[in-house]
Amino acid sequence: MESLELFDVPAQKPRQRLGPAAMVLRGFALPYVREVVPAIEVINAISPFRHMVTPGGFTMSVALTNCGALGWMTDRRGYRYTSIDPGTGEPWPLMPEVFAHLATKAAAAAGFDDFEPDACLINRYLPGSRLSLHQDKNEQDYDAPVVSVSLGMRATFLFGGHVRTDPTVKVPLEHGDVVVWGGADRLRYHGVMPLKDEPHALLGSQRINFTFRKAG
Ligand code: MD3
Ligand code: FE
Repeated sequence: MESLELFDVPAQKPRQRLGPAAMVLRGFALPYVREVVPAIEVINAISPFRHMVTPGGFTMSVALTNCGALGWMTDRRGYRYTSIDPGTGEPWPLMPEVFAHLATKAAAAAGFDDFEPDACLINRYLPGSRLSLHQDKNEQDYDAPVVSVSLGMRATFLFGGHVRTDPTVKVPLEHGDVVVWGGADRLRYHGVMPLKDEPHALLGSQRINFTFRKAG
């Protein structure tokens, strides 16, 4: 007899391909949330979320911090990775083992074996925060994938092409969703639409996004 599918029917397809080497893994991070959320609080106590200034002089609406050997930053002098948090003068907090484990497992599930990130950028969005279309090209190694983990409020992610004016596809990202991109999709333009205030049961009126990278 055929399954009646009374249980365990995912709300959305568990895997969704965005490009030849880009994939959404719906809910992949959910088993890690109980360990990851307290770890963010520890990181925030050492290297607090802050609004950085772009080379063009704009203050980002997204607040950020980092963990791992290298952290991404921006100021009037440019975008770059540093081993020292410019706010504290101390190294960025260590990457918790559960973070690295999650990133490696997600990369493997998308076909990228042995991903060992040395950088984890943590973005915090509040209602109205947005990220304009950009490419991630401050990393040394474009062969390694980027793994992104979304927690808290839903966001609409914009997935574009290799030219800023290429059309974009809108991808809703929810609490627990993971996106992995590498290879031919690694340098695509992408961004996040302004967040709507739809408070999340666990995290309230915020969205936290981690991006794991091999930066050095
Ligand atoms: C697509 N963050 O921090 S992660 C970023 O939700 C960033 O906070 C977004 O873009 C966020 O740089 C989106 C998604 C992401 C990261 C790297 C990519 C998408 C990408 C590299 C290539 C193509
Ligand atoms: Fe990006």
